[in-house]
Amino acid sequence: MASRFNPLKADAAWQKAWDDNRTFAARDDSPKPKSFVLEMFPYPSGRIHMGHVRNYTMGDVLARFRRMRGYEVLHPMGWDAFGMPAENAAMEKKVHPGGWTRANIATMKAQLKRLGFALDWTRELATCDPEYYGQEQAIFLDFYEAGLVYRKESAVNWDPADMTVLANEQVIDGRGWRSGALVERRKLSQWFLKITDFADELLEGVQALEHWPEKVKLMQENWIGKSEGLRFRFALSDGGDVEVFTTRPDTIFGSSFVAVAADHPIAQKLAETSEDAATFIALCKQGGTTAAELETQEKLGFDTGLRAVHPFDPAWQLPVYIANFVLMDYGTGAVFGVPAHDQRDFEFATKYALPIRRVVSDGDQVSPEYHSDEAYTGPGTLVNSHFLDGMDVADAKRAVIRRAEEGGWGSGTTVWRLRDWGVSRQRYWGTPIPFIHCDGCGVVPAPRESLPIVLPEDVSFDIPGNPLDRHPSWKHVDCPQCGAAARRETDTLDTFVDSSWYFIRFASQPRDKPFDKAMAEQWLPVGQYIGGVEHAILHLLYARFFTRALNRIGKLDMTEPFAGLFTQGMVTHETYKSLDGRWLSPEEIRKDSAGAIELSSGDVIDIGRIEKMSKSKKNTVDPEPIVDQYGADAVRWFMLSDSPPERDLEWSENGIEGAWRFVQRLWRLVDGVTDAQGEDKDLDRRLHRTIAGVAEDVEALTFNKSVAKLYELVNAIERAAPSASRSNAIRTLVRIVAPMVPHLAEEAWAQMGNTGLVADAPWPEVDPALLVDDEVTIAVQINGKLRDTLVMPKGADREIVEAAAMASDKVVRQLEGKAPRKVIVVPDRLVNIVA
Ligand code: ANZ
Ligand code: ZN
Repeated sequence: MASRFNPLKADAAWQKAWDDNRTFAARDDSPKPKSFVLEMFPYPSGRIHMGHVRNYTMGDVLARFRRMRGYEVLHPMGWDAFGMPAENAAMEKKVHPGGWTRANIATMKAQLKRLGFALDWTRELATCDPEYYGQEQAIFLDFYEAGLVYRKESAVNWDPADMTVLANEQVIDGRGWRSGALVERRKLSQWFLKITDFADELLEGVQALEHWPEKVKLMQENWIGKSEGLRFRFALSDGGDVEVFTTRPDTIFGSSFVAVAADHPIAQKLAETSEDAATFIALCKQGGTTAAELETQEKLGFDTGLRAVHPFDPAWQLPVYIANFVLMDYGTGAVFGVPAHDQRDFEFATKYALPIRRVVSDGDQVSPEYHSDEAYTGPGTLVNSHFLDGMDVADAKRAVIRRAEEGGWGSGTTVWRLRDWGVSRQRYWGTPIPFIHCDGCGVVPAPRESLPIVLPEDVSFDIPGNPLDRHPSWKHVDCPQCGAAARRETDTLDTFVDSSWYFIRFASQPRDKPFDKAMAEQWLPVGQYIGGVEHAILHLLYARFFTRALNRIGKLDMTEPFAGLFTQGMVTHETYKSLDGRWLSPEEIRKDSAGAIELSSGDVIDIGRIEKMSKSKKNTVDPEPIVDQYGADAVRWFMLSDSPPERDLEWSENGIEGAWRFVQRLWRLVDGVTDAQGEDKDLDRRLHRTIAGVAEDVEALTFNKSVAKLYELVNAIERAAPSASRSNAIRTLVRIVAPMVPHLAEEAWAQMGNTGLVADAPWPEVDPALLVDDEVTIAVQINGKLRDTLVMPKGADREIVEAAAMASDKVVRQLEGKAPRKVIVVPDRLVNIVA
């Protein structure tokens, strides 16, 4: 009379037991080796989504597994709680951002608990708590004292109708999202962090991270963007000169024009006397300035009439253009164009009928005539280039740089794509920047005793703009230096600052400082960090910068915060569209053999592509009702089972039902366990191979592989006849599955009469002797052709193997009574009979 596993009862009971026992509270003073497992903390947007469930399940399995392996595990959770959505909610729903955020945190915390995650809730933090952001203000002052913080004029999006600064995401097609007015760029004095001071070490550091995905390392490298090149001056026909920067000095003999940015002094000067130039410059400024926009927009130029002299040939003159694809704040704001070997230059030259000359050959073509519809940017040999002919690109670069330096007209340099980090936001819901503006003293740091500088609660969102700025009293303070009436800074910090050090605060949270150095170093670096690839650049770079900056000022003795990084794939789902083009949610349709049917209309509709779950496509599935229906363990199991963790996982009804059935199969096994006699060597071996294999897979985060191994073990146990081995396998199985389906495992563990919690039980020991097979399959060939196979004891003597092969019915029939000419035996593998 098999019973069913009832997750409704079991989940709650075991979650309470873990809570009551403080099972997952990490002990700072534990003598065990320490392990820090961290998933990127969520933004409290309202409810947990499937992406969270997948992310946190993976981290949870690793955290639980490492506990069983004898580590003191720190697996904390918190909330990235500042940011725009709370202010948007405040404007739309007339709620306070704080109230909205805290209500969301309460909901999402309950949802995480419902999934049974092994989290240390005693260390929970929210970045919107003054206890947190006050310490962040202290770090900001530390950085300021160390010269890592400065102010600079910088452009913001200005909405002239609402009279306010807009965040980038509030600018839609160049217009303010509320007013619809055309957004202008305005210069404001803003706060910056000197991340460029660390460009070199951030680049070198990321290359040394062995347990990071290559693609993320590459994304970081590209973002930092180190290029080695040459700066040099072209003499101009008006007696002046123009300095350019190039990363391809080797292509110098392929140049056919020089181009400067619209903001370049040469362009600006020309605009004073030429109306056409001024008009062209104004046109350039309308376009976007992001790299992506520059790549795609039409390349436009304005001929200045100036001519530049080629550095290797005084008779060779190049036209000088103002061009919209040249940026003022990169390199020198001026370039020479090589159409055959740079795509932007190619498009430009095609439009303005400038020469396109081949100077790098991939081997096939060497003539200067270039016939292709795109530039060739690959490696090759220099051609049509005088003293460079025959060199490869790298040698030619060095040769030109050497000549330029020897001739005194240029020098080899390094430039970085990375810019300093502008952290000012003209918003309410963020960490107030701890500075005071005094008419007499200038910008003065807030006194340490005044921290935390707390956000005022009584703010209004009924009119646009920054509520901190128009609050009647908040900003009015006395100057800490001269005592005169002064004003608080009303900018708040970019929320990426909040997430740049939360992992340190998890490791140590004293009341009187951001963290305790020795305590933090006990836990850090994070051993395994898990999160979405959408954070592969900025968040990780900023957190790495913070760690290095804290190191430089002596507050933390380490350079890299995350030793291991894993970026998981997304959770996807089919999409559905009605006949008139509306997205439909899974609840609005029914599937049958004809396809999908819209419930309200009865129309047969198209099943769309499988895409990342998103509200806009209405293809999300809310985890909560699924957990209520199937229990936490089935949901967890499905999250781990179907695809490799770095790939996308398609949510499906079939998938979750399969997981549910497996959970029940597991339960029937453990529920029916009896003691029996006898040995089953095969099953023993399979069990031990599974223990070892699952351990390896969990450490490598290849959960789908461990799931496959567990299916095989369960199949084998189900097929096996009763024996002591079988009972042992079932009892051991409970511990192997405990990290993945912890509620069922606890229930089974207790029912089998064990004391304590399975969460506290050690991971089963592997008997190495059982990992080696003692039988091998040997191929028997005649003249190289496979005729039979033999199953023999491992390491059997040659003579025994040869005799067995010669006795095989198939061999006897093939040889037709003749003696073989020769028999070759490869131990444990092969017998080849030469007839
Ligand atoms: C000549 C040349 C020939 C170039 C060639 C490329 C290919 P990265 O590698 O990203 O640093 N460049 C320099 N300053 C620029 C600016 N302010 N705005 C737009 N483009 C600029 O890019 C360096 C290359 O980008 C430089 O090398 C320059 O074009 C261009 F076959 O010089 B190159
Ligand atoms: Zn003052």
